[in-house]
Amino acid sequence: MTAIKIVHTADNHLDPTFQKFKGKINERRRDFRINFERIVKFCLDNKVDVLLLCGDVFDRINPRNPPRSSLMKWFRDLTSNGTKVFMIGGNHDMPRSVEEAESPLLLFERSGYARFFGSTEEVETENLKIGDISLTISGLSFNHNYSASDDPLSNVRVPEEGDFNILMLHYSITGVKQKYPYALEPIVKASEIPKYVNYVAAGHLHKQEIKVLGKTVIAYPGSTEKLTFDEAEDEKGFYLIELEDNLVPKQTFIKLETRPMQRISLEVNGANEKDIQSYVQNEVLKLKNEDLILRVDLKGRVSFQAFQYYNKVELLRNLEKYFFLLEINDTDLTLKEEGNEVSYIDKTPIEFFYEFIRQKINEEKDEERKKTLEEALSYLDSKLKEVSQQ
Ligand SMILES: [Mn+2]
Repeated sequence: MTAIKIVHTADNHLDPTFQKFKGKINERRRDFRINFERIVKFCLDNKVDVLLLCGDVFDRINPRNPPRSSLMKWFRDLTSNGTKVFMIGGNHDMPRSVEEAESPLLLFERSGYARFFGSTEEVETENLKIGDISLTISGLSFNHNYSASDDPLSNVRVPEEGDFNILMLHYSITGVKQKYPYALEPIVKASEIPKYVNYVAAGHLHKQEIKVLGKTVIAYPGSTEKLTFDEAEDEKGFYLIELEDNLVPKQTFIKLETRPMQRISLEVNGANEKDIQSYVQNEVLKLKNEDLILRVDLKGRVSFQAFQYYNKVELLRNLEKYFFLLEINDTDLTLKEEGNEVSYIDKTPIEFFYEFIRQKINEEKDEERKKTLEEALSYLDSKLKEVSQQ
């Protein structure tokens, strides 16, 4: 009897480039590294046969040398322990331009310690035989040149060779819940996934999701540390897939500890606006924790009189030292204008921007110009998302 063990992870974002952590950036980078190391250790301790890394192993195209050499060491340890490593590139670790030249993952392919399916247009494949089971592992890397209307799978052939066929992808897939439904980026149509694919090892969505379509399991393990406040409540981890002779995969989500992250919302109103400073200060101090990354969203409409005493810089100065990182977002704290309620206050400039461009796209009759506008929006959208992760 055979039991193949496969570990599936994605979006590890090693060597992240956050601006906001300043003096603590190395500690924050360590959080990402530790969780990756835990996965490596899990593979070593459990004699895992195959490790699948489904894109965004690195947070950037040009990781520093220490994380590169750590990864090389881990891959070498895994290889000598009998674990085969397979990777595809994600939107963070695939080049966008000629200038960016090549993915940092290529180095590992050349070292011989890992397979990197670096093509963005053709599926690359490797066949393995483990015990009595033949395993076909295929992968396609993320393509920055595709626009929202392109389906990355529409012109590719996915081989059907093994008893169990795995396809590695780093894209959103229709029918799987997404965080940014407005994102204008290529999406794989679930209907383009061949029925003989048993397991789609996906990356890109940072929240864990599983969807079963006929005999195909589509799985996103999610990121292995929290990158944005949108992920504050997520549970992080990776999948262990155990495959026996009956070829029915048994899938387990293995949880990973992460640095605590929290987002709270404080409502400023008539009752507390007279002393905004101490109200916010008291509420925030209730959460005092030197390990915590905290974001405070201040909301409400305050009188001009009360607004004068609000001082964000002072709040940060008094409170910052009690947290790993404290952020105060006061864009929804607005001035009450008696008898002159203005509705546009409810929208952020970015929301205005999206609305404006979408309207232009809808109005545009010329197909060519429409496509150009869509591409521009898609490009700006990806840039904005990158910035919001920093
Ligand atoms: Mn990612």
